[in-house]
Amino acid sequence: MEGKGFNQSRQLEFDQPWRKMPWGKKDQIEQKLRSFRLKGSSARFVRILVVGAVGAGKSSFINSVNNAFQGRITSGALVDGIGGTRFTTKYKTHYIKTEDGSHLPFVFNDIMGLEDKESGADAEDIIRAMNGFLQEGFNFDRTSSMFEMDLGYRSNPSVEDQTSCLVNIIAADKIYLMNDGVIGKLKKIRQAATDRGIPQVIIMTKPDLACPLVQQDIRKIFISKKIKEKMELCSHRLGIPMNYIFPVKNYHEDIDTDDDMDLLIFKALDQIVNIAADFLKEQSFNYGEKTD
Ligand SMILES: Nc1nc2c(ncn2[C@@H]2O[C@H](COP(=O)(O)OP(=O)(O)O)[C@@H](O)[C@H]2O)c(=O)[nH]1
Ligand SMILES: [Mg+2]
Repeated sequence: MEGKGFNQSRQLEFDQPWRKMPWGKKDQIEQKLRSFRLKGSSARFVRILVVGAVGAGKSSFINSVNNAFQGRITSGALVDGIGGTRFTTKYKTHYIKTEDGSHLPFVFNDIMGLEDKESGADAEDIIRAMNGFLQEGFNFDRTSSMFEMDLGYRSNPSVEDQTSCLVNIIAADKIYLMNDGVIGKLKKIRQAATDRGIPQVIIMTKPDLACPLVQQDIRKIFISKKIKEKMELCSHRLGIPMNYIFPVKNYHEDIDTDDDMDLLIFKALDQIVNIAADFLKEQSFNYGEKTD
């Protein structure tokens, strides 16, 4: 019997991890992120726009990043506990506070889920958000009685108002189930980002629900065949290369933070922040801004 279990687990695993992770070295990468400073741009921070289907884990991801930095469970981006519809309907910027009362030089925008054609955030609104035209508090919910066409638009966005990295959030257990409406919206948004040269990544959430190995031990994430397969599927469906896809397990039922979960989050964020900074530098260069 023991032999059978062994064979089964061999089938689920590669012999060697196919992506290297410095497990046990969370502090180093956290320190690197904490000392990150933007250079060569007039922007004071990078703006990360998080998009994806309802329930994909957008708000959880933003909370998880904050948890990892605070070393405790927080709930700034308000996760939808009932797993239902569009909990987040307003355009909101999330900051990560530091001990000295300031915040880190990267901020997140959480938006309403995309759903399909009829409901959910409109691709056009998200493209406006990306280009910096939405003001804080803009309401994506068109069925809301609060909605007015002229509410919440900005006419002259600064570099800081514009997205410097687009983050597509995809749940590992729902890739096959993502409907064409959502995929269509993601592609439209992605095209608009590509046209402007905005870098894009995928954060693949819920790896624990897609692979029993990972559910037991998160360090198996880059040994798991299932996870690689899911990431390849994400890559294929959205047309984003594998090295821009990061699996992350979000905090959802935990009461304490975990170094291995934090490491995956920090590694993903490190890439995001650096490609966003490169984009901003490029922008400044193109517009002849003074660089230092
Ligand atoms: N098991 C598991 N559940 C998650 C993960 N990320 C998010 N969730 C759960 O998925 C549900 C939807 O998450 P939420 O962040 O509200 O999704 P949003 O609509 O994209 O903002 C919540 O019940 C979360 O607790 C994850 O990595 N693993
Ligand atoms: Mg949400």
